[in-house]
Amino acid sequence: MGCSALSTKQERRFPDDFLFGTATAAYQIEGGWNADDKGESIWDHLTHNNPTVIKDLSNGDITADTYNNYKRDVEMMRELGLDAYRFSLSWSRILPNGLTNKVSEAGFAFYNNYIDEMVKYGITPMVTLYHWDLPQKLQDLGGLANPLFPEWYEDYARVVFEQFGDRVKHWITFNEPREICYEGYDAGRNAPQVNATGIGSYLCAKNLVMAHARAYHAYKNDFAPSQGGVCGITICVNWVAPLTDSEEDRFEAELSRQGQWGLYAEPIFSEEGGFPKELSERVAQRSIEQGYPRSRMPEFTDEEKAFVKGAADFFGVNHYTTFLISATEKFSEHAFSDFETENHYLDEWPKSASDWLNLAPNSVLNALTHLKEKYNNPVIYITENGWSTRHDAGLIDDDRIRYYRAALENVLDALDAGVNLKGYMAWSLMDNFEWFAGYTERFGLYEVDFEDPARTRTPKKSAFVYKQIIKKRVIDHEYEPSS
Ligand code: PSG
Repeated sequence: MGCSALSTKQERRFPDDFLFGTATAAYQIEGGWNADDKGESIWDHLTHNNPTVIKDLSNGDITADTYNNYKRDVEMMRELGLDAYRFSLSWSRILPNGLTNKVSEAGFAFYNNYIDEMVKYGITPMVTLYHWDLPQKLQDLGGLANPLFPEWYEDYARVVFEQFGDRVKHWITFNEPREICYEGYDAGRNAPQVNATGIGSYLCAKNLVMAHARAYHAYKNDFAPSQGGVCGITICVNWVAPLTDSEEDRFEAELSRQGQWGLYAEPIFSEEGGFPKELSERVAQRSIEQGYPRSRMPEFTDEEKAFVKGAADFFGVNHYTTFLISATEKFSEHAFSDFETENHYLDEWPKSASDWLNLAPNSVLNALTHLKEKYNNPVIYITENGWSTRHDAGLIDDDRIRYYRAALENVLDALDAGVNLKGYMAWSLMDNFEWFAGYTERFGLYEVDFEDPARTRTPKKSAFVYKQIIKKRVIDHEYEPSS
């Protein structure tokens, strides 16, 4: 071996206690949408009542049918040699009406079996309480816009901690607040498709953050002392950089970061607490200009601020790509949003099957070192990172392999830079229902045959590469799977 920078790089090892895993979400894989006494969720409701919003007119009624195939899923985890597996609970499978007056024994049984099967084989379950599938009954009351939402959420969380906390030691309250609040209550794209421009995302953001903090404190006070686990939140932190080095572009990029994830991260992880400063000022100023009597963005009382601040044992990061932001397309020209600017990509960045997802250099590293500096080096788990291919791309997914190798080199760079990173979950274990894209975009390490009633799962080439990385704890760029 020579002494080139590259060969030194290839010899870097992942720590033995670093958790390698994969991630999924209930609505995207489970199926069994009305099995036993499961209640309707907002994604059941949206896909059934408004099917044309999904690109291929599909839904998650059956999807990968994990409800009936969970043993095969755990077998795949073992094939990959995973340390951990991140999945989410369907709220309405556990509480059909959303509230705790009715619990589903069948729902408990399904998750108990699933968790037991993982634990039996030494796989650490990492559980998300909410990955977008709110019980429809709670949506009928306004969902995350109802001021009682934090109470409902805490009640649900307590049921879940009580039931599964003997075996689950890693809890994630919410997956991707921006997608829940901005896409769901402001832009009206995600379920529940509420269109409350410039109002909905902030109202939802405050309720979501308060709900998170209530569940966190419930866990820390009443469960962690005996169960001994940790509780955090997962926020989508894509890297957002200025298109040019100009002062204006840099400020616009900062505003975009605050709008995309600072809105949710700042109250919990920052020294000051509360919503991000520059964004709050901008929204307040625009609100007055638009004729509102006060800012559209609610504030936290001092008591609420203190309750929320520091309320997380770790920062879960979903990271996919980099967006470049230019101040020449000011958000004010985008009437629908206070912060959503035009995203730019460079032509030379390799493209996935999803229009928003490109392979930008050092994307993971830039995001992680930024969080380290900004939030005083929090414990971080990458809770999602992955690449989409077209539905007909087949099993030879060299572009996915290139993406994972680049991301994992960045993980090693981040560890070298002192980022307090404890684990990495690839999105996704298997192909699944990709929201509006239906089954047209595939993120799996395993292919799922959605035509086949058995929903047969077959490893893609990337599965063998990931398996070898986990086993050897190094990234071998020369490795070519033989099968
Ligand atoms: C994440 C990031 C963007 C769009 C969608 C997501 N973005 O940067 O434009 S959703 C996220 C989610 C999971 C999805 C997966 C792939 O948590 O359920 O299947 O990423 O889209």
